[in-house]
Formats: sequence, structure tokens, C-alpha cells
Amino acid sequence: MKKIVTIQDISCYGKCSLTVALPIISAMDVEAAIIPTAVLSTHTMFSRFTFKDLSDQIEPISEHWKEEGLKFDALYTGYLGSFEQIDLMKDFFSDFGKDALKFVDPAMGDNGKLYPAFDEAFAKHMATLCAKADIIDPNLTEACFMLGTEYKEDGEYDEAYVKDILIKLTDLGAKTAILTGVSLESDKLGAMGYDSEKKEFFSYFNQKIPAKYHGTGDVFSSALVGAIVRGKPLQEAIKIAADFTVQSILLTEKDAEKPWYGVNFEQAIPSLIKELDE
Ligand code: PXL
Repeated sequence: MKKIVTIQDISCYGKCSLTVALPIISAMDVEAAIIPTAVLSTHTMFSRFTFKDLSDQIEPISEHWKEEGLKFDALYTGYLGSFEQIDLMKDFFSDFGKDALKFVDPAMGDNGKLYPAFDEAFAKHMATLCAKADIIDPNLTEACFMLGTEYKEDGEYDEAYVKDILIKLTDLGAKTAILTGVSLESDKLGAMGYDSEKKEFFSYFNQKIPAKYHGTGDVFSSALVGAIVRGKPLQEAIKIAADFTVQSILLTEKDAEKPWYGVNFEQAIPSLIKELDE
């Protein structure tokens, strides 16, 4: 059985990070190991959330795993809470990354804004972790903050702007960059990627749903890493992850009074498994 270790916070209420990654990866017939980096009462879109940092557990867990000789097919990092955690992930990549896919979702913001806990210096530091990854999948907001590039709203940019960002992202050091939430036509939304070794661009677009839902980045990344580990070629894996994300959003529309809460990805899992097994 394939095995992914995912390292991100656990928000006890609110659908994101580990409460999303665990069920999705497991449903894809892949074992999910975790290192929780922090415990929050809710995700940070709620006000007055509690936050208990678990950074001091990362090294002891990793030391124990080294003694046990544990190996993973992929290392997948998501939301990280501090500069220190970013540096700990670099050590973790050195210790466990030799034969594993190193996947970084620099979860830090959306819609042109960073999440409340972050600033530009944090984004620049996240870029130093992206440098060590095989694949990164920022959205446009995260990419612009990491690169110090001007953020543009949908409709204000063209393909050349996206390609330029993708090249700059791989110039940071990651082999492949996938930019999520790209919209080049008013009724289409999807992902564009760049493989810096093959010097190849690729893209996949699906229908654009005119509402922004929270937590979709975690849904997309979890399904993407799962599909890659299950042996799907990258472009097929992107299609599977994007279709699953769209399905999750469509199934949330009936329930859409709180777009900042999360999406009903649970109800889209059957369609994910179906597409994965096709
Ligand atoms: O989905 C990203 C995410 C992960 N973890 C926490 C968050 C968010 C987004 O707001 O607040 C704690």
C-alpha cells in the first residue's frame, strides 16, 4: 500500500488541513500518516480561535521514525504556522525525502489576501521551503506573495502573466509548479502547471462556479498527491483533483450560506474514487 505523510495543523472544527487530508487520502486507498503541527479550536476564518503550537513535537516524532526506519512515498506539507515550522520541514525533507515525492502546498491565503496569521515575510520564507520541493501548488495569491509580484484579479490577466509566474516559481527551486484558481475565460477555472525539467506547460480547466469557497486548496492538494502516489501521470492527477474539487463545490451550493466554512467534499468522494479507478 502506498503511504503519504502529511504535515499540517489540525483545526478541530471547520473543514481544512488534516480533517480534509486524512479522509481523502484514505478514501483513495493510500495510507495517511500525519504530523499535526498545531491544534486549533477552528480554522482561522472564525474569530477567537485557540491555537496550541506543536512545533516541539516535530523533531522527536521524526527522530523516532528514523529509528524505526519508516519510509514514505510522498511528503506533503500544508498550512504551517511559523518560520520555525518551515525550517523543520526542510530538515524533514532531508531526512525522509530521498526516495519520496516532496509536495508543498504553501497554504497561506486566497483572493489577494494572506490569512490573518501571516505577513509578507512569512510568504518569502515559505518560498524557501518551496525551493526544496518536487511539486508546489500555490494559488495565485500565494504565488504573488512568495514572488513579490503584483496580484491580479480574474479578468485582469492573460496566459503570459500566468506562464511568467510559473517560470518564476520553478526558478525558486521546485521542479514543477502548479498554479491553482487560474481563470483565463470568464466561465472557466482551473490549474496551469510548468515542468521546468521538460520545459513544458500544461493546463486543465473546468467550469467556473461564481462563488469562492474556503478549504478548496486542501481538497485539491490532498486528491492531487493521492492520485500521483496511486501512479497517475501528473496531468491526469490534476484533472482528477480539479474535477473532485468542482464536485465538492457543486455539492456545497445547496448549503452555501457559509462559503468561508468549507466544502462538502465528503459527498464527492464516490465520484473521486470512480474517476481514480477509470
Ligand atoms: O485551508 C487552509 C487552512 C489550514 N489551516 C488553518 C486555516 C486555513 C485557512 O484559513 O485557517 C488553521
